[in-house]
Amino acid sequence: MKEKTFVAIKPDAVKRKLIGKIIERFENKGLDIIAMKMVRLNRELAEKYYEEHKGKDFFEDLINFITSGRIVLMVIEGENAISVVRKMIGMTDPTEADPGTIRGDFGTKLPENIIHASDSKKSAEREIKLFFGDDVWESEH
Ligand code: 3AN
Repeated sequence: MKEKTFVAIKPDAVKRKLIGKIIERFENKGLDIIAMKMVRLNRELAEKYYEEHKGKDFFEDLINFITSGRIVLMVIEGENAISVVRKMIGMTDPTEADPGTIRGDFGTKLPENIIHASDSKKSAEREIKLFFGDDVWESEH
């Protein structure tokens, strides 16, 4: 089934000039990047993005990290894109992510884990709408 997923290349990866290497992996896999932009999030939008983590002990560090520099936001489309991209990025903690995955190959330690990708259709829809509005979500159906 053709799906859309949301991917964010985080400030640590942008600072380390890994954008090209990361995008190349998605293109090599035959996935389509159907929307993309580079932004620096303000605190308000960052808190909305990570609202499910509000109250956790790492929330403050996470907000400081994600607002610390520019990030690249993308909508990626392809066959089973949500699970395919999650497999490609690897486990949340880069010290546990398998070699061959993006976090396993480039990540150092939490919360600096290089990249985010939606973990379900529900979160993909929420995150795409939050950052790209309704247009991207609906135009391809
Ligand atoms: P994923 O990004 O793999 O879906 P989430 O949604 O559980 O993982 O976590 C969102 C972000 O919060 C992670 N990408 C990471 O930057 C940060 N994070 C998650 N767990 C921890 C933790 N135990 N300590 C510090 N940061 C964390």
